[in-house]
Amino acid sequence: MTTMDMPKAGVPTEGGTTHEGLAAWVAEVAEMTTPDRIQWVTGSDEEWKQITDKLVEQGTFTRLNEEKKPNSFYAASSPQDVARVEDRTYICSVDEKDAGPTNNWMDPNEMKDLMRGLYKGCMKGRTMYVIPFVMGHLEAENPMFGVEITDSEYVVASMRVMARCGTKILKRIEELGENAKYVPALHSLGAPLADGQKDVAWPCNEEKYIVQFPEERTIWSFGSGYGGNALLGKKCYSLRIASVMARDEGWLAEHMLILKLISPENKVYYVAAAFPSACGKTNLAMLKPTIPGWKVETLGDDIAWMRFGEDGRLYAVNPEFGFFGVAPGTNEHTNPNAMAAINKGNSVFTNVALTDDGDVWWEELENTPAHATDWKGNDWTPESGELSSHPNSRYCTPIDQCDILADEYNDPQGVPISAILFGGRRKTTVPLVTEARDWLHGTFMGATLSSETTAAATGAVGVVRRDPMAMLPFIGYNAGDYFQHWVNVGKDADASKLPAIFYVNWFRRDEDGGFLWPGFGENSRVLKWVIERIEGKAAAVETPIGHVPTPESLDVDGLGLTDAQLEKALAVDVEEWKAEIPQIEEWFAKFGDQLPVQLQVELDGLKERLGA
Ligand code: GTP
Ligand code: SPV
Ligand code: MN
Repeated sequence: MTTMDMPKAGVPTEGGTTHEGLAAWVAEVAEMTTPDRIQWVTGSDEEWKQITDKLVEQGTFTRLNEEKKPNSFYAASSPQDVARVEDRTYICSVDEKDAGPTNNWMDPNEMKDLMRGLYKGCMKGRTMYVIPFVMGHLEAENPMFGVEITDSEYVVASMRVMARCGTKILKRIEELGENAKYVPALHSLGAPLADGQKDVAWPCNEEKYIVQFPEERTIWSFGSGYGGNALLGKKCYSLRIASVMARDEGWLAEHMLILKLISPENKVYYVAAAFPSACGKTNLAMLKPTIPGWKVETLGDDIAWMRFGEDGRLYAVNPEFGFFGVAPGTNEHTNPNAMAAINKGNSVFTNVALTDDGDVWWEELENTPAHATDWKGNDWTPESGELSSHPNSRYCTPIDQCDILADEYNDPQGVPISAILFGGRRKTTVPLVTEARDWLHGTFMGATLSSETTAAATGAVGVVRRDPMAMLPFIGYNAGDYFQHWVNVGKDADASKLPAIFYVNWFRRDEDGGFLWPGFGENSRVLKWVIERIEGKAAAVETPIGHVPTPESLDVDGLGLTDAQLEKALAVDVEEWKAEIPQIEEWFAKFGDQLPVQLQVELDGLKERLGA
């Protein structure tokens, strides 16, 4: 595959494929976007060097100090390209109704016409890379292939960390021939270069489109180089497109971490948890328990694909190959396992601060430097009074550098899930942990999940919104149908084998604005209660919203919380919950007859129990 051949369009090409369908698509895109050259991504070490050298030469990457962060790079984006752009993200289903009330929609043909206009000549002066990848395992029964075309070296470098990419994947696609199913995913920065025009460090376009065509299972992205907008295997494929596949095929594609919990008696449990963006998945996934005898291993920190096994249990796999984690707040105390993984190097850091000795720094990391260059390229000192790093700055690190990665990560079968946690950021109302009565009640909890918005998407921060199953920006179809799918999954299963469902909130505050719960490693205490509930060992109070721990049932040994603090963290305030009801009613009203009747029944039950 190292031949230099000249396809019809006459574009110099490195690599190629014997797969006719794929070759035709690549030629068609090249004709539209007119790149200077084409390069097929192999995944080799030489290629990594070539790409990162080029990024350094272009000024996109700064190579970090080899002793501090070997083989690692710093990048600062354009200030207008720092997060997912939900208002520019579309689900272009044939029928508008199938996009539902929570997604932007445009007629697919109209969108394609519009975007073909944008794509025309958009890769001039650049290399078009073709990245064969697989989300999940190449050895899976039905490997979930994708091919991303991009004109961004930053995307190539990041994709190589985040997904299994390259020649090995392409070979398998070729072996399967025209039977191979893959998601074609087209990405362009939308920043063509005129002859002799000098490139900028972070090319992008003010106009951005992140578009999914669910029926065709294709992705078109334009104008952004940022993570979730540009690494198309991640949110676009593994959640938006995969959720549609999952609906059709009876499985679940979810915005969830996966962790392995080992009790002092050496019993093993697997837990999945859905929290909205920047609400604690990565931290929980790698948590270091503070309670004696308990151990956590990691399987995934952002995405879980869950299918029923032959034994009737729900098995989860992490389709990703790396971590794309929020940097600020990550440190030796909050996430020592992430720090250890990062410090091994082979990572890309975006929109953090660059220290004078060629290392990276961000807010709340230890060893505050006396001087650094902030993410906007300005001098920064602790006295500056400005953030050194963008709140959505990220590290991109290979998952196998995580010391506590569970061996089962490599098992295409996945792991049987015992508990699913939903959670969000709520200053008030939502207790530390609540157990659902059953799958349906848990589905109601997920469907009404609310959280304060974060910097992971552009727009206002701190506004409470409904974020069903932490999937609001990622459901590739009508959210009402998505709820029905969750209901159906429960209906068709053996209830005794389904994961138990819980709702957690690490972010409740006291009157002074401080967190009522210390969080991070201390969240192991909540995980312990969850497991003891499953084992039928821990006590709970029945409240209108579900089962909440009795203060005695939660292990707070050595935590130093006062009884009053604990009581506040666990409190179910009926008046606060009554105030939620009109918001939930307004939320459900959006779905009209697409709302599963079972969820309306759950809401009616909640109202009755609250006396609302
Ligand atoms: P995405 O990658 O955007 O999907 O985010 P995520 O859900 O993986 O969030 P992450 O674990 O990166 O946490 C985001 C922010 O929440 C960080 O700044 C953390 O420091 C903070 N955080 C995580 N867990 C806790 C916790 O238990 N308590 C408190 N107070 N903050 C937390
Ligand atoms: C999120 O926003 O949920 C992320 C980061 O995990 S991104 O890949 O940009 O979606
Ligand atoms: Mn995420």
